[in-house]
Amino acid sequence: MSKSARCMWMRAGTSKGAYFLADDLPTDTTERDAFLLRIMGSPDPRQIDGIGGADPLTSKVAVVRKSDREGVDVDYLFLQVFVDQAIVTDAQNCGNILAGVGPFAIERGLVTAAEGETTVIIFMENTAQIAIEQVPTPGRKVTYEGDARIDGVAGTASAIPVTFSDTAGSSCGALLPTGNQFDIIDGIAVTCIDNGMPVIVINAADMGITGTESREMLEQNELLKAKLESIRLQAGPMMNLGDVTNKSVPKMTMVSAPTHGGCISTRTFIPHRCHASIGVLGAVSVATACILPGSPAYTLANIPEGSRKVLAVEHPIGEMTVILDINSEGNADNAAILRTARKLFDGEVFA
Ligand code: NQM
Repeated sequence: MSKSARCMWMRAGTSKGAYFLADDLPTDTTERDAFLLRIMGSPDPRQIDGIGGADPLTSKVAVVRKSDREGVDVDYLFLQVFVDQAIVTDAQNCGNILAGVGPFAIERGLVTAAEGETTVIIFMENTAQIAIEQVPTPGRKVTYEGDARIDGVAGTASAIPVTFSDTAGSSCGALLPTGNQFDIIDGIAVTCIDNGMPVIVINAADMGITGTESREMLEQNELLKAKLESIRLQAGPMMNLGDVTNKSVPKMTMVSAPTHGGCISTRTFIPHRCHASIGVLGAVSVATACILPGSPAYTLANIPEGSRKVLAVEHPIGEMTVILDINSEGNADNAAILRTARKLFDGEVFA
């Protein structure tokens, strides 16, 4: 097994992860995964012997390479390193870790910085889709300092707007992989949707919660977790994801009416721990469910008029604003979000 590799540790959006150039990791995936488990300290709920933060949100990896694709700068592969199981999976994408890919690509010399701001076009290998990032580069250098604020991160940082144009059916092959705006599973109406992230959207009241509970309270609710897992395991094959027992998708989002003037309130399991906030592409999928008349989210959501919809998706510690452009058929064409990122450490990590 490799003993060490060059690695940048970054906070990206509301997650943290290890960023590698593809060439700095073993090419054999079994060897690569063994190396990543070891550096993160998995499997161990405390990840005490590694750099992981004992939370799925801080046990993440980005593998980045210069792209051979026409019009694309870099290819990004996301890997989720499970905390308490020896699993490394590429079965999901991550829009938070994505936020650090543009800055990392510039820092490593894969993309030449322009004066002021640099556009980085990223091919997301997990879902074969494109994201476009604007990275602030005054004096042709990445700056992490700025006045943008995102909920879930203390203080401010430079703004990294991210846009997606082709996220429908990212992992499931269709926006509505079951062919329906809602399905009944275990007697409960659920929307199975994939606009960048496979998500099951459920009315919180149908799960016996208000939808405004804290992350800690929900994580202690064993009955709720069992009900969510039962629905998830049945929905996996219906969503073309196969057996999802050992997969981190689909995510489970329970929705309720907004309480802070936003579009919808959410509590999301990813899928076994409750998210401290909500994932980026997860929020895009939930916002998209809000505009589907058959979804349990539709009647709870507060949707503004107009074809450009600015939708604040409320979560346990604030909100994430998703901007959806709706076409003449009523479907979301483009999605945009704002993230920030920060380089925390650059060096060599040891297995
Ligand atoms: O949905 C956590 C995160 C994510 C995913 C998860 C994400 C996304 O917050 O795009 O960002 O849902 O596992 O990093």
